[in-house]
Amino acid sequence: MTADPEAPARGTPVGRRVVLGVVGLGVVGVATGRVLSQGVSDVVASTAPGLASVIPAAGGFRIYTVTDGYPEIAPADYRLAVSGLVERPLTLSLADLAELPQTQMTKDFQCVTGWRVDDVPWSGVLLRDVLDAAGVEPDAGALRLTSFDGAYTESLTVEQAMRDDMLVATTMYGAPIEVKHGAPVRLVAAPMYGYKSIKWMDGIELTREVVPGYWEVRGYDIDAWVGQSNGRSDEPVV
Ligand SMILES: Nc1nc2c(c(=O)[nH]1)N[C@H]1C(S)=C(S)[C@@H](COP(=O)(O)O)O[C@H]1N2
Ligand SMILES: [Mo]
Repeated sequence: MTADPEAPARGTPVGRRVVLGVVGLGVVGVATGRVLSQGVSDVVASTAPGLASVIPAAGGFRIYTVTDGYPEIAPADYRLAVSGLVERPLTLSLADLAELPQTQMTKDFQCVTGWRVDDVPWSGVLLRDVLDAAGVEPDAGALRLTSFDGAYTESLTVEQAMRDDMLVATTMYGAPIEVKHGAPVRLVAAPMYGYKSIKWMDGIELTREVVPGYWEVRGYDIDAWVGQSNGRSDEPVV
């Protein structure tokens, strides 16, 4: 079997259940060994953005990591690099981010598995404002986002990144973002499923074209609009 949903399995249509199942098979053994209780509402699961079955239903956020744990960095050591097709490559400290215009937004947060947290207050800097500070070159079409967990990546088109609901977040519920939620800086891609909201974000590289992210190369939609992507039905993709 292959985890590539684009690869036809000898003429058989590849349905979403098949795709999710394949993704799941690769991680179930790991995930079951690593579901740690984190209080009433949080569950640690190193698993697919799908796979609700291995995650106990509970209110609130489920905590995801694709590595062995959570990376931690001293706030003073944190840097966000903005590189690639920009006029002015930037290396932003938390103090630098604090000097950019601050934006607050309260948005529902929804994982592609179906769990959802309503009305989460975030604040930080609009992704657009970070990009404007660096100056996006005309031939840049996409963003490649990296995490200092060393494994997770994400992508957005420049057009998506310029929306007014894409936030480089530094606070959540009025407090600095906790380590498990991506401290000190995570993306909040509010109109999209949670897997676009990369935690522990340390890099924004402007590229010509979209470079599919961690879950996208494992079968999830690149354009992850809530309600319009990957869905939860088992209809064939093709
Ligand atoms: N670095 C990193 N970012 C990540 C993930 C991850 O495993 N690693 N999981 C994604 C998924 S699938 C979701 S639903 C959200 C969950 O955010 P939370 O862990 O703060 O609840 O984080 C997203 N960002
Ligand atoms: Mo997710």
